[in-house]
Amino acid sequence: MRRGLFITFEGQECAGKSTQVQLLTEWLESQGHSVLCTREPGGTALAEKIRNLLLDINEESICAESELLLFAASRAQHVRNLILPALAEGKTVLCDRFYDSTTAYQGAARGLPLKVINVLNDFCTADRKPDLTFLLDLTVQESRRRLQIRSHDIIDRMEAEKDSFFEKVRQGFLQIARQEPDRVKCIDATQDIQVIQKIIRTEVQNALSRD
Ligand code: T5A
Repeated sequence: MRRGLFITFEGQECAGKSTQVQLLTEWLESQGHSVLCTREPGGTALAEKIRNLLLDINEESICAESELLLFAASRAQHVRNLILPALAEGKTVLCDRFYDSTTAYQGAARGLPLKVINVLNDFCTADRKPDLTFLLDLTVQESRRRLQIRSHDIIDRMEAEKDSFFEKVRQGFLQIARQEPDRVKCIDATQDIQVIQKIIRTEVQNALSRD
């Protein structure tokens, strides 16, 4: 059986990742593809429990090292119990955030050593890199503006960080896109939703025809 394509979506808060994942899922399914749509942190029952630990605002602050290891634990569970089996079945896997988020948030923004993060990223994923990654690039100001529009949502622990933190996150993502231009496609996320989706579909179509 043909192995499935593994596609990840990255970017700032409210960059439009979930919106684009949903639209791409509908399109791929209409083309007859079997799709697994998932997210990080989370994706399996245990990984979703870890997600709650990470995003809930607790009385005890989580130190940066524990935060990194919790994201890593969630990912190891998710990759081995959900993503790798789905790819082995020939499914196309669409994942809302993956290890580039760790590099950007825990590496570039929290300042944890990239040497440690790279080792953990490889360890948690059994070295299975995404085939294609879409970085939806948004300024911190626009990300905040969209978060405020969605103000019915309770702000989570990560969203409560300062703008300077998110500027480092953005620069971290842009750095990854510069380092891996073949895998990471950077898209201006201020464009119209359908325009972005068209760019994504073209890239996915190309990747599927190469596969
Ligand atoms: N994290 C995660 C780490 O620190 N390390 C890690 O290793 C990992 C995996 C996850 C948090 O954890 C951190 C990163 C995060 O802080 P989350 O709840 O998954 O938290 O947060 P997000 O991924 O940021 O999810 P959001 O739902 O906030 O953002 P999306 O999915 O990017 O955005 P979406 O599609 O829900 O859209 C948001 C709003 O914008 C509008 C939508 O209608 C919606 O209102 N929108 C647009 N508006 C104008 N133009 C467009 N093109 C638009 N696209 C969407």
